[in-house]
Formats: sequence, C-alpha cells, structure tokens
Amino acid sequence: MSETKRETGRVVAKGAQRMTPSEAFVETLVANDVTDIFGIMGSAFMDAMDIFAPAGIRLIPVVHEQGAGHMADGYARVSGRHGVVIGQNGPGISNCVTAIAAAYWAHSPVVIVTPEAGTMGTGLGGFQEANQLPMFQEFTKYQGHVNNPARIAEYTGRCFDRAMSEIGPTQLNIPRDFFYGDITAEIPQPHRLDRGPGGQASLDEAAELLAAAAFPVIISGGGVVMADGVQECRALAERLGAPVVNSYLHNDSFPASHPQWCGPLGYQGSKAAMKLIAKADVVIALGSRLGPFGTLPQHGLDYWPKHAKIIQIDADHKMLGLVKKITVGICGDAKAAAVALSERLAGITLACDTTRDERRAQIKAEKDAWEKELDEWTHETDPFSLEMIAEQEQEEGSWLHPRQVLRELEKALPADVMVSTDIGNIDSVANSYLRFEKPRSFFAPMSFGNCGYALPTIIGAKAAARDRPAVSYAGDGAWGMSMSEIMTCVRHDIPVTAVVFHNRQWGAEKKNQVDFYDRRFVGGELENQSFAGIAQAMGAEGVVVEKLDQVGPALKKAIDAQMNEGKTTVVEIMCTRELGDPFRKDALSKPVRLLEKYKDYV
Ligand SMILES: Cc1ncc(C[n+]2csc(CCOP(=O)(O)OP(=O)(O)O)c2C)c(N)n1
Ligand SMILES: [Mg+2]
Repeated sequence: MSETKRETGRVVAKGAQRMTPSEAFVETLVANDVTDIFGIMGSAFMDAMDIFAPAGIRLIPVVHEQGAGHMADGYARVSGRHGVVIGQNGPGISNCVTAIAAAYWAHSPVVIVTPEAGTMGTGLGGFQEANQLPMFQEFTKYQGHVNNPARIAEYTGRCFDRAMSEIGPTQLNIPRDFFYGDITAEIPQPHRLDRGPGGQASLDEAAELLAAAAFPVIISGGGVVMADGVQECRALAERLGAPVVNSYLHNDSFPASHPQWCGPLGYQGSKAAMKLIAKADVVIALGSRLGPFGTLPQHGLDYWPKHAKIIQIDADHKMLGLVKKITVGICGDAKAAAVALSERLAGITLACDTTRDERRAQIKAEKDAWEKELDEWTHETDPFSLEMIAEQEQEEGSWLHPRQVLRELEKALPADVMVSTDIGNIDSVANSYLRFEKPRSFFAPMSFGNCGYALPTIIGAKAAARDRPAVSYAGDGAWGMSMSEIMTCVRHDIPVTAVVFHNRQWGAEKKNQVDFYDRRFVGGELENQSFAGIAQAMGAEGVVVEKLDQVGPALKKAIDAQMNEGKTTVVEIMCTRELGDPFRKDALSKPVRLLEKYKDYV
C-alpha cells in the first residue's frame, strides 16, 4: 500500500486503507511529526503505545502527570511544534488539569490525549471512570471526542490542526475500547494556516497614526515570539526609532542588547519601560492581548498612557479592545503585520523622524537610570524586610539578599539560555533581571499563575532543544510541588539546572499577611530539609550556596555539567526572608470583622 514521507524521514500510510484504530491514531501522530509524548503509561492506551517505538515516537515517562502537561507546554513553547501529553483514563487525566490550564494561558499548541473509560461501562460508576470533557472545557480551544472508532484519525488530525490554528491546547478524548477494531481509514494531511497581516483598511489607519505620532512606543508581546517575528518587529522599531517594551513575562520578545529595548512592563518590570510608555502618544501593541495583570501600576507608577492612541494587533480578534480601549484593532499575525506596517512607513516622512536622536537619548537615559537603580537596590527596605535581615544576621548560617543573587545569576547565564520561572516572590523579582537575546527563551507560568511550573516546563523545553542550556528558578515552596521530576531528568537523560531560592517560607503569600493582616502568619513558614541533599538522593548533583561570590560560579559549573556531562544539578541558594513588592496590591483590602470574637483580627 502507498505511503508518504514526512520531513522527519518517517513514512505515513497514504490513501484509504484497512488498519486498526490504534494504527490510525499513531499514523496521524506521525503525519503531524510527533516524536515525543510526555505521560505515564496505562492500560487505557497500551494498544497504541505498543507501536509508538516502531513509529518513531518516544514516550517520556514522568513522575506525575501534571509534570507531563507542563513538559508538553515547555516543549511546544521552545520548538513551536505540538507538545503532546497522554495518561491513564480517570486519575492520570485529572492530574493534568492544572498543567493544561497553564498551557492555555501560555497559548501553547499542546494536544492532550485523554483515553476514557470504555463505552460499554460509561455511566455505571466503573473503575477510573470520569467525564473528561468538562474537566478541560475551559482550558482548551477544541475538544475532539472520538464517537466511533472509524473516525479516530479524523479527530486526531483535527486536534492537531486546531491546536496550531487556534494557538492553544486541544483535547482528544478516546473511549479506551475504540483503540481496538478493524477500520478503513485515511490519514488526514495536516492543515497549517498561512497567516496574513490583517485587513488593509486597519493597517492603513494604523500607518497613518504612526506617521503622525510624536512619541510612538512598541509593546512586543508573546505573539511576536509565537510568530517568529522578532526581526520584523525590530525593523519596524528601527524605522520609528521607538522604544520597545516587552509585554509582561515576554522578556524574550525583543533582544535585550538592542539600544531600543527597554525591558518588561508589569509586575517587577522595568521602570525605564514604564516611564517611556507613559510618554507615548501612539502605542503599537504587537502580538499582545494586553492582559489585565500585565499593565497594572508598578513601583508606584501608573504608567498606562490613557490618552494615547492604541493600535492593537492580535491573531485572535476576540482580544482586540477586550481589556484596554483601543483606537485601531488589527486581526493579524504579528510578524506579517509588522512587515505590512514597515512597508507602509518606508519612503515616507514621519512626524517623529526629526526627534530620532532626542528620543534615542531619552531611551538611553531612562535605561541607564534603571540599571543604576537596580545595581544599588541590593535588598528590600520595607520595615518587615529590614527586621528579617537584622534577625537573620544573629542566626547561624549565612543568608543572601535575593536581589543580589538574581543579579549574579543574570551575569552568569549564557547567551542562548532558556529560563523558566515559577510563581513566588523571588521569582517575580527576577523579572527585572531576566534579559534575552533570542525568542523562545523565557517560560513563566503566565496568567494561570500556578506554583510548580518551572521545573517540569524546563524539562520539556530541554527535551525539545537539547543543545541549549536549560535553567529553572523556583522558590522553596513551589519547588516542593514539582521537585520529584528531577527523577525524570535523571532516569531519562534530560539534564537541566534547577535553582531553588531557599527562604524558608511561602513568601509571596506571606507578604500579604505583612501588608494586610498585621503579620498574623498562618501557614506561611517552611522549615525545610536540604534540597541539595534530596537532589543527591534522586541521583542528581546538589549544591548549597551561602556566599554571594559563589552564586555565579555555582551556576556556571552546573550549566557546564549539564551541557558537557549530561548532569542535572540543583543549586540551592540560601536567602533571607526579606520580601519584595506583592503580586497585586489591587486584589486585597484591610480586613473587617463584624463578630465580637474576631474583633482583634483587623
Ligand atoms: C498551585 C498553587 N498553589 C498556591 C498558590 C498561591 N501562591 C502564590 S505564590 C505562593 C508562595 C510561593 O512560595 P515559594 O515558592 O517558597 O516562593 P517565595 O515566594 O518564598 O519566593 C503561593 C502559595 C499558587 N499560585 N499556585
Ligand atoms: Mg519561599
């Protein structure tokens, strides 16, 4: 029978042929160039799993399925290819919910394959039975439920197509008895969108606004990374001489060495970026949904330019004007739109052409001032932090200031590094110290904001990009949720370098108790074991860092061991209990108690 050859060198059955549903499923994976799947084996899909290897597919077994979901996310984010996750029906699948929610908000083309209880038992309360579609309803762009074994290839193909076209996770739900049988199937060819720049009228209108702008500013968002459009964004920025700010947690959307790069907006972001965008009369949000969390006031600066004209470009029309008021909305691909705008601005005189040098000087001055401030900002200076620092000076051991640690790490990170961060106080402060030259380098938990994200995500990224150094940052609390995946690194030869900020507390949330609950600490303390010791017990290297001058060398040594010896290292850095600004001052208020017995709790 006939076959077609894919770019990966593998062949796929061509034309309608007799095969089993398992074969149709696996062939469709091959047609979509799947080479790696993250998950834990299970009887539910064993018939298909049995032919993964001859199809050229590696199943990467994990410790916990949440880890598999994050790995698929990291894999997709670094490669631009599908990340695929699979698990046993029922608990194996419910374990993935948090990770798929995170992938949804990271716009990752992840396909979660969810084998389901067999159709002859559905509704009877059998073993590992769960209604698996509602679990992921909110966090998927499309849910394909195989309703007949003969349609397994069709639904599989559609899930892979939609994950790419809708830029987010899709679910493929397969009753486990539907892997068996004898069907005639045709393996569908993948459909990939050729995305365009957006409507001509909206592009013309945007170009007119830009031509007349006195102080245009570009927000380079995640859409620029996903569209592989950094060069095109750069060309537009250079034509305008405009400052470029990264949208929140997309620090890799513009090269940090570029003179027009100003750093990220949002929580613990760059003051230079915020001060410059505050001056804008026209803002181009390129590939950004302008999410609510990403533009909140920071450092006491309410920087969003309320009177500026806003041009928003997003591949999803539903994001246009959703959060921020806009003047022009362009439904288009960030890269194609940047090209279309640059073409319109070529060869004409712009109002801002005359102030190019002046604006360049302004950008430099703001950036220099922010770098100086960061250099001098060695520790937090609020009363709680100062008390903690003083207290810890009396204690045994040596504790480092997180900001100084983050600066040292920044200096020691290699140029092509991939970094994932977790959710926590120190991870958030890290935002000011994470700069990248290349896109697809920075993986934060984005809007879902779940602790336990960083390690499994960087493992997935490393699995997709073995030649790049992989580093994760996590606080000691978040680390506890995810650290068992170090065993995945060791068992399956996916070496990474994991930095753990050991400050003996769930700091980010404790900060709210400092600010709002009169330091009534509930559940915030973590008296930890040795994370370096636990790492060693899991078969990895583990080092403890207690001196500032050891931070850089420890990280470099660990990365060297990762790249040259295939070794995973946990770098445990002992930090003070000082705490940076909280996540969001807007979301809490001072407690009010109406019952007499709680009257002191205000
Ligand atoms: C899964 C999950 N559970 C709880 C939270 C709430 N939360 C946000 S930050 C945080 C504390 C993180 O502590 P740690 O990892 O030690 O970092 P630190 O803040 O101390 O730097 C918690 C519990 C969350 N975001 N995700
Ligand atoms: Mg902590």
